[in-house]
Amino acid sequence: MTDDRARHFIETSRFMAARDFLVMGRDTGGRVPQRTGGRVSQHDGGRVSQDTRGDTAQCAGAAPDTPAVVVFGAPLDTTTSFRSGARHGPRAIREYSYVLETFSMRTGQDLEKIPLFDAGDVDLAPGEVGPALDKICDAVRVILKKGGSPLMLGGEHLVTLPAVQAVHAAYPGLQVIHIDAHADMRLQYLGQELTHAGVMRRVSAIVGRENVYSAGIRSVSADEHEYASSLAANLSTSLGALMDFAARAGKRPVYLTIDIDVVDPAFAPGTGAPEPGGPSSRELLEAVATLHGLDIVAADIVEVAPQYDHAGITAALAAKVAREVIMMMARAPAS
Ligand SMILES: [Mn+2]
Repeated sequence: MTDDRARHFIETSRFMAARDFLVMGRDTGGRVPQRTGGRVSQHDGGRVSQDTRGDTAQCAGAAPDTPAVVVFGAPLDTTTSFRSGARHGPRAIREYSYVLETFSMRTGQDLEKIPLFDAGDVDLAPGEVGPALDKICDAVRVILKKGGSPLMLGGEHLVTLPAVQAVHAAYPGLQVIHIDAHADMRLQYLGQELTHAGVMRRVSAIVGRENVYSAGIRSVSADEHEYASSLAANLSTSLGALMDFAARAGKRPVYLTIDIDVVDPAFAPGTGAPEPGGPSSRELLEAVATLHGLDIVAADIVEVAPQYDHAGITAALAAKVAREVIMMMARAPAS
């Protein structure tokens, strides 16, 4: 968790120090760290000290009964198979978020009126992927326990796995809507099971593969194709399928994961595995808008790698999509 970069997602006086919200560790025994009068809880011999006088229900100035959308970064960049750099995604998305108006003409909502909290980035130690995934899982679990709705900025796509683990634990009927150029359903990639190329296969194992809907897919391996073919009703090359997926998800809780490489590289070159032949920025925004009314309890936007970007167009698109998704998460589900 860091620093002033977190302030960049939206100019708001409602920003709170990241560590106030997400002081965590595997050693907390599942307890949710408490705020201590607005300041950081203290680490004590590796344990997080608790102060039950703190008011955990208050997020970003929201009324206690109003759940906030909590933005955080998960800068994992460990299993990227082609060109790395997604660790810089959260920073770039926040930076280019500056250029956008807070009011959305699509939704008629204003971000300034939405309970919103930017918790900064999860500190991920370099090296083994397992501990990093555990930290991300913990971060999401803490956000949910505090009544927040997490919006995670990747990072490579593998970050979706620990996030879904945490969200599924809280919402057993979870549906996953997956927007991506790649199926990401490899059983293994070069002998490894935990990679960004197999993340949706792992996610399917958690929530049940009938509960994963993939749209925009235009790249699979031969092995994946066989598996993906068995999911025909749940996998489409078109973003137009999202309307059908939304209808099938109904009122059940939804996790939305968006890999920015679903968009054609002409519109989103700043990503690790560009796949030609995709939709435009506008088509993605319009497709995402068809998900309005769903009960989106958590979401992510992944695989922005700014060093391959030109003029920030990929980061600006990711920031725009993030803002639209935040508004959808903040809107009460259709009743
Ligand atoms: Mn992808």
